[in-house]
Amino acid sequence: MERMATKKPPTPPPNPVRVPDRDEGGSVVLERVPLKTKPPGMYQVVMLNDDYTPMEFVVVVIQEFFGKDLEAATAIMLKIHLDGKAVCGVYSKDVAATKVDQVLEAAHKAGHPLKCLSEPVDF
Ligand code: TYC
Repeated sequence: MERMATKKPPTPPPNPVRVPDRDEGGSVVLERVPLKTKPPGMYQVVMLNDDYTPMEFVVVVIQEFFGKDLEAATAIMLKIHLDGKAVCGVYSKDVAATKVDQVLEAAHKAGHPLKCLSEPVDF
């Protein structure tokens, strides 16, 4: 087959090359680049003591909304009663906020002043 007279395609511009930094001894120095994204922080749901909410109600709430068995829920309730507060669970921000809403709604409906809140872990 006869070759056609074709022009060579223009050479593409060279890729930008990052010339590595070197120290005085000529060794390549790598630059530490900070991660741009942080993993989302976790939130703990803290339940607070009061003088009026029955212990049995708190135990049921902890079992129902925080997935604890009777023994674990009773231990958490007693810690709240004795220390003034305790962590019921640790969740993503949205889930923790939902747990707080569920507890406050259940307490309000039952006429108890039980309070809880969510806060970042290591607050
Ligand atoms: N202190 C309450 C009582 O003696 C019991 C209680 C425990 C209330 C935990 C709230 O988050 C709480 N009846």
